[in-house]
Amino acid sequence: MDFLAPLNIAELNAGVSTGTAHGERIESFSPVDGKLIAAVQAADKSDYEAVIAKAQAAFTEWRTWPAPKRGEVVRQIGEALRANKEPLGKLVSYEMGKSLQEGYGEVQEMIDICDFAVGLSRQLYGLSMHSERPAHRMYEQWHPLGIVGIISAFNFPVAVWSWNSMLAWICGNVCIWKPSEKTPLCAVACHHIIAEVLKRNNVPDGINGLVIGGREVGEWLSADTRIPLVSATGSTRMGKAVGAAVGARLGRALLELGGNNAIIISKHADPDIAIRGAVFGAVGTAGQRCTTTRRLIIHEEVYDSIKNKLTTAYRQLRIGNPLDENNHVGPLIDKDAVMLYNKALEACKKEGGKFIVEGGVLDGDGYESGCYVKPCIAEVEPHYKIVEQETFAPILYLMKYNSLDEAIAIQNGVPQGLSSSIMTLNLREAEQFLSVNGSDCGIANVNIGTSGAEIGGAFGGEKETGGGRESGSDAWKAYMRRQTNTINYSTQLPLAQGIKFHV
Ligand code: UN1
Repeated sequence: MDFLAPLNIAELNAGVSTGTAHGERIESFSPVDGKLIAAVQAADKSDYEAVIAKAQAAFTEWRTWPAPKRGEVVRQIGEALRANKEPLGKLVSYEMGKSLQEGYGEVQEMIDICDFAVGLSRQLYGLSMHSERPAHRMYEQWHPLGIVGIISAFNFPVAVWSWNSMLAWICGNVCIWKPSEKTPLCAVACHHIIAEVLKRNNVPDGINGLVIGGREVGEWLSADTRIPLVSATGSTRMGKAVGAAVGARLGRALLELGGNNAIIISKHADPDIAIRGAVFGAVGTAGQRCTTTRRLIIHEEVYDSIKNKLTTAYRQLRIGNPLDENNHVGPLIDKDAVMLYNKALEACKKEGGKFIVEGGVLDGDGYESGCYVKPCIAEVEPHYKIVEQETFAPILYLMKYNSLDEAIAIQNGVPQGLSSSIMTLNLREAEQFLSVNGSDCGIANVNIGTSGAEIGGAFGGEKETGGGRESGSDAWKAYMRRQTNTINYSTQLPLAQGIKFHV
């Protein structure tokens, strides 16, 4: 674990940005080998209050920094992440269990969003309008909100936080991060990397708040009227709780929740692209991305040949230590996840699902953590209850279709609406899929799988996925408040709508 040293991970780490924590001890065990990596002292309510106080004080100064100057700090954060890509990528892989390639990829996503945010810091544009009144000027401008609470999930333990915080910072906000208690060390490592840059630039202490702890920290953030925006990534169950608590105080919630993503494989698909896209989408990150491909909706004429190619591809998958770059699939995050995987397999069988690639938990040499499972494939009917749910594991459901309308109806017929794609070389099919009559998801792709979105687009989805958009495009607007300004430089006071009012 040589990669821990450059990241300043100690045996027992403070779980709050203020330095001393008084909550319980959280031990982080690697799903890779089941070993204890290090521990974190979680925050209690008084630690949380101290972080809030620092954040409030920091905001009054940080919001006055010109946005491009804030961008310059984010540029240096990007440089620090580049310098630490290897150890941080390894820690992500070791603490979370994703393959080393994907661990590096996740850090690359952080670097990319930094670059994006730097450019954006000079582009926080508002519109200007023509006033209906003479010698009046009307325009809009964007101001920061204040404290942004960020709740992130274990599966992208560093990237999702960076999408939120880099944008929030260039907008002039301060952030308080509650990372998943399953991956606290990734958060501690990020905090250390960034703290150095902030210090060097004399950034007010408190813009980078960290509060590690359990569910209660999420509840504090959601109910706290001092936090105008809570951005939460995780399960739909968690998102409903956060959304309700934030909504009850009329705060803003940015929710990025579960997906149940499908690929439609048309008879006009390029089979190689379709198989590669489907397999990476289904087994990448061991099926633990919110964009993971969970369903394949395959045209009946190519169903058997796609099914055979898939089973051949699955036979070649190497499951094992994700730090060994020869392996494709690492472990699930913990034994609870393994239990949910087993439950889903049982439920699927019970409803009539037929497994063409069997699942199961691996044991023996190299699998001592008990978290390694076999990626599996079941033939199902779209109406099965289990098919409507998101199981965070590498279980792929196959369904048959006849007409494109039917395929789109199946694709849209689940409560979630994150990512979707169609594999086709037929222009009419592709365009229909992207049209108003097509996919109802936040992300709709053609000849690309459902996962692995670039940071430049807005990321998020509809329905139970929560409706929020993070990362690229104009997602920054969620982190700011819009102000409409009208200025009268005439010698009169004409009223809008031509109203006459004389006193
Ligand atoms: C998530 O799973 O929470 O599109 C985020 C992707 C990644 C992000 C996934 N860029 O798969």
